[in-house]
Amino acid sequence: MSDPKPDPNIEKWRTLAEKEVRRDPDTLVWNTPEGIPVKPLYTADDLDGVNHLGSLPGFAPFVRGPRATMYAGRPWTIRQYAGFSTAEESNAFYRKALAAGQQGVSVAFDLATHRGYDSDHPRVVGDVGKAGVAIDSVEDMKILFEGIPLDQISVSMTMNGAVIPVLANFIVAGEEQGVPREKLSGTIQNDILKEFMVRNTYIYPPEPSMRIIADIIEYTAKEMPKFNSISISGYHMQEAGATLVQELAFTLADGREYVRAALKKGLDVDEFAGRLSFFFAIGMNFFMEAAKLRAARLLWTRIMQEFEPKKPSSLMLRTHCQTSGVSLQEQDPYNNVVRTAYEALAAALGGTQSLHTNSFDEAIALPTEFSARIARNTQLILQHETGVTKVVDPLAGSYYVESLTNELADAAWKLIEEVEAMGGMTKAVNDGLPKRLIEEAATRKQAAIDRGDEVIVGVNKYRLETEDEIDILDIDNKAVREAQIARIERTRRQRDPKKAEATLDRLREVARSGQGNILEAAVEAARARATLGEISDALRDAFGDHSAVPKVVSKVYGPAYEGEPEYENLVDRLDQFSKALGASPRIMVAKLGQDGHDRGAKVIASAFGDLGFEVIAGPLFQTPEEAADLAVKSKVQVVGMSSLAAGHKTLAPQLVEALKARGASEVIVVVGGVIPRQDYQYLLDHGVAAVFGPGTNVLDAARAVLDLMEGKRRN
Ligand code: 2CP
Repeated sequence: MSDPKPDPNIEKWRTLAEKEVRRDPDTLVWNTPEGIPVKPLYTADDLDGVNHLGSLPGFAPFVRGPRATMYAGRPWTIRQYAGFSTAEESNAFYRKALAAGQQGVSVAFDLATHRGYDSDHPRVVGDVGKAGVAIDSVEDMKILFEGIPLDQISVSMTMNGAVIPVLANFIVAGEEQGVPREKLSGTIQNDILKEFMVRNTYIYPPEPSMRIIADIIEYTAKEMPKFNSISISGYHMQEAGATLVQELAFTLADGREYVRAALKKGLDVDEFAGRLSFFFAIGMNFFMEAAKLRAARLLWTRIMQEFEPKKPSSLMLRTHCQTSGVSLQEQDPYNNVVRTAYEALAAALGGTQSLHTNSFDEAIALPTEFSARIARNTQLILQHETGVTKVVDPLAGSYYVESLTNELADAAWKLIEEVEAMGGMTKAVNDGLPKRLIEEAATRKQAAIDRGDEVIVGVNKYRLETEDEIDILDIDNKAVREAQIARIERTRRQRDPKKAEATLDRLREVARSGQGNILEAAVEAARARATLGEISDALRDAFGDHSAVPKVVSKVYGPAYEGEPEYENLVDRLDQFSKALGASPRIMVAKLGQDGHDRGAKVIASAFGDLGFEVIAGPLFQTPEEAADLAVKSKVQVVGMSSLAAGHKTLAPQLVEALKARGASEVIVVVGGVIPRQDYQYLLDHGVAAVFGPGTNVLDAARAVLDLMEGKRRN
């Protein structure tokens, strides 16, 4: 007996579908945030006019992967991003992880290091050793890699602001470990444009920052052939709320800008293009994420062809991926293991070269040894047990995935062209376009979650009655800071001060004059034991500091709620309160310390503004005293402190004290962000009026703030 003959008559399918769901099957179309309508059925017809089909892996345009054999020849690198506390503790963590199956190292630096401050700087009291490891000089860097052979293990360093001293320290640490720089393999993030857009660990203004990048590309191209000079990152855009089309477009447009900056230095495109690398987020939209990586490779080849390289590898996009941090939830946190596993599979099906899988507790705190093990094993199981590594690009030929690859590429290309019409990404960033589009998308997403249109299991649906506390890792930041300060002092005592000073003078001169290579000069300074803060300051002398004016989008959250009684009631209540007060209630949204993660703060500021609050958006990187000054000057009733980098236990009590010292103890302080439940009571005991942890519905937060203000007026 033979099988029935296929009958591809789509009209017949529509009739049957309509009968099944009792409505027009077009109503089943899923309108994604990307503006790509996803249909319930794809057929061969959807591939009409799709030009990228039929290519092979290892060949341009690399849709099917940059290598001919992909994971069948060599699986992706399991590269877990980690670092905390001191160099000693982080080193011990890396060594254990490598022994347990991890294949590459990826260093997370603390925020003081990111922003070019030594651990003894007064602005970073709450940041040292918290969200990463503190590195002040070569001495720390040597300890960080003790017993890790830098000619065999590749090292990724996530560093952008203080990229010069960190890379210089790494080069000298390698040298003193007996590994010359030409043998060092790894990657430096070195992607400043997205810092100005979303991540905010910049130091200098855009123009000199672009020079720093070009100098690093030049130096590594000539001196470090195995080192990837940049990791052009979309990850943080998606974390900040970007759609996948925005992530794709802005990342590739950034890449094009860096290529142009390097060409301007007089480099030949083939000298450096093969060592540009990328970094994307992998969120929960499973097939679209896999398609995104395929589309990214297609578009990068298209972009690079303009520069007429001779080597095929210059057209090739290689990428690291990380599962999505924002997709992790504080509520019912073991669900995060499942989320991460699906995301990891999407990354593998998309053809990533290297992958970090988040630990399930990362929505709350730094990973523990237990959660880090599960995260690592998520990848080991994928590589060893599922068989996904055996076949190259197994999604190829799928009507849906190929069509999606094409649609994503088209939509992203349109946005890339828009950026190009503005004069490129530096101009677009200066103009604020990408930041605004991403913030609007983030606010829209928050409204969709708060309304329950977007379901998050255990958060806005199927929520547990009671949540169990999980063990978390807490860093004694005071002890780390003291240990770091002792080592900086020892380093300064033991060095030749004249030599250190002379190398810093030379660095300042190279930076000011525009002659010579900044990284080359910084390597000399690092060798002479100039500290990270001193090297950063020498460049600050030449370039100045960048400070951004906070802008908040409006009329995105509110309109998403138009006509909903819950929203309208709250607006009415606020209106009545404003009348009684004689003015709109004033709230200042504050970011303290070196924590630049401002998506939450921006979304809150935007939504509260739509509700009827007068919102003062505080600048980034304030000290508690500076924030208190601004709060007093702005005559606010409430300060909402947003904390995502674990500094809350130090900084929130300091803010309360600073307000008191200014005679403003009536100002209500609330804290929101990544705050572990274990810390709530501590904050409440130290003068904080309410704590809003991850996953808080914005309307609930606004209602609570209004309750507090009303309570205060009654008393
Ligand atoms: C690869 N190779 C192969 C094959 N595949 N050889 C034979 N057959 C194959 N099938 C070779 C490659 O040519 C290469 O050698 C070597 O194996 C390593 O492979 P790779 O694909 O280059 O992998 P990698 O060394 O792990 O490098 C991957 C990346 C690199 C993406 C290019 O830039 C990287 O590791 N990036 C990581 C970035 C990162 O971890 N970032 C952390 C973000 P050759 O090199 O000799 O050619 S932290 C995020 C947080 C959130 C933050 O930013 O704040």
